[in-house]
Amino acid sequence: MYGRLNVNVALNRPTFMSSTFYDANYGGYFPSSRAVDGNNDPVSYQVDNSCVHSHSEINPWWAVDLGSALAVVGVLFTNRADESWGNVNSIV
Ligand SMILES: [Ca+2]
Repeated sequence: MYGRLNVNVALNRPTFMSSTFYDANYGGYFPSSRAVDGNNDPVSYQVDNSCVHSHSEINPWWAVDLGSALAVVGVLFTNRADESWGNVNSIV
């Protein structure tokens, strides 16, 4: 029998992204790790650096290493709300 855990198995796990955007005016780099840092504030891109940001590119990607094979039944995704251009509009 399999159990279901209602926990964030991605929290603070290693992450990877196709590129990392840099903007000296807004805190420097926007690393992939921010996606799993536990801060889901969608408007804090420029305040407390809660969001990731890749370069503008074709087929950008982001990934997390969950550490083991898990049957994931749900993903909570929070898009940025402080700017509308370039937000993620499809997830595979
Ligand atoms: Ca975050």
